Amino acid sequence: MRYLTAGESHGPQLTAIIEGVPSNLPLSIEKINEQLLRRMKGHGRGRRMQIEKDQVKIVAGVRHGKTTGAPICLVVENKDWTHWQTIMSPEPVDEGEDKRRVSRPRPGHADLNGALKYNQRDMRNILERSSARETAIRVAVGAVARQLLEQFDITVAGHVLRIGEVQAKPVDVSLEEMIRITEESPVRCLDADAAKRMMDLIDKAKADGDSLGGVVEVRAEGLPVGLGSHVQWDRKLDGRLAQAIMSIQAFKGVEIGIGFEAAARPGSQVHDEIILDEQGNYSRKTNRAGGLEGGMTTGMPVVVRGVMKPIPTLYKPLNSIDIDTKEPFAASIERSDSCAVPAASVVAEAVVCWTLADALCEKFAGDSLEEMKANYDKYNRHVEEF
Ligand code: EPS
Repeated sequence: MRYLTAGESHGPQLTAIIEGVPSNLPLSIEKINEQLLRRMKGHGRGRRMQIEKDQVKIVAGVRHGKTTGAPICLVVENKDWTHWQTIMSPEPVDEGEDKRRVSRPRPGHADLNGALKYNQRDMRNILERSSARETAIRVAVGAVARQLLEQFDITVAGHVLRIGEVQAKPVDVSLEEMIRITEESPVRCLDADAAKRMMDLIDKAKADGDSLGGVVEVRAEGLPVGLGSHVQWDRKLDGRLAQAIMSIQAFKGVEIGIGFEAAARPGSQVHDEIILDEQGNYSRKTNRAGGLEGGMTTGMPVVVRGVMKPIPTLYKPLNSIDIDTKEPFAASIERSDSCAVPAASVVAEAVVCWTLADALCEKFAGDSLEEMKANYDKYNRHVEEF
């Protein structure tokens, strides 16, 4: 499977074209919209989220509730577009018109590098596309992938582990429980006490004109053994998951299983002993590897964490250089989120759903869902008998 997105933050819409989804997959628009709504929520979001009402339109590849095998085209409109029609017009506009030209690069954004690279004296041409608004359509794409995973009883859920200096206590819960608790939490955190402190910290950052980052974790259960491969660098599933997480705007790090902690432990406390479970199937005593060994799934839950830096759009100014005057100035903005970590955990789920669904399609390749399921059943019998 593959997909591309297009669209600017204040343009008319975000668009995705997905190719390679098997035919006959039941696809519910409501389920996509549920995911879009989850992404819009979260303590620390700014005023833009009061303008948007993200809803998907499926304009190709789905008929009477099922995929046809043709490319799927998804659209999410930007309601804010009504205020930006001239500023973002694809047609030339008159000299006198307000183009909201950006000549002052914001530290931490794509503005300056992109302007130099693409030879843009108006950095709006960079920031409109680098904006995390694009994650709305990626969540829609992830929601399609999630519906394919559901056909194979694979569940993906995420939660927030840290915001700024507040670290949640580890809580051992089932995925169902995780989903129930995080849906009720304004910061998508399992630890209620930490959640309260996270919200206080966000309120303080907002009052100070500052922003906060954090750590999110995504878990996936129900995966068959052997998705991904050890044989080539670009087929290793851990590498592909890392790329997917790192491609989310503002993400600066990724871990799988115990991750960076492995550096501090001896090997005997890192690797997972191989056992037979009650049904006589191969399993692991522990899951420190986060469900991945040799670039392949082990059948244990996949556990991936990502670090999001604080959003660089600050009310509190940072120093920069105006590209017209070459004079220093203090960068400041009018509107931003103070913390988007809870929303980012939904985006992280979406990109993990995509990567796992892509690996599932490779392993059980079939043009229709029925063909894929037949391949899956055959492989499962092989694994059971091995
Ligand atoms: C973003 C800046 C803000 C956020 C936006 C991401 O938008 P604006 O500049 O219009 O105030 O609200 O996020 C979204 C619109 C969204 O849907 O998540 C940025 O610069 O990345």
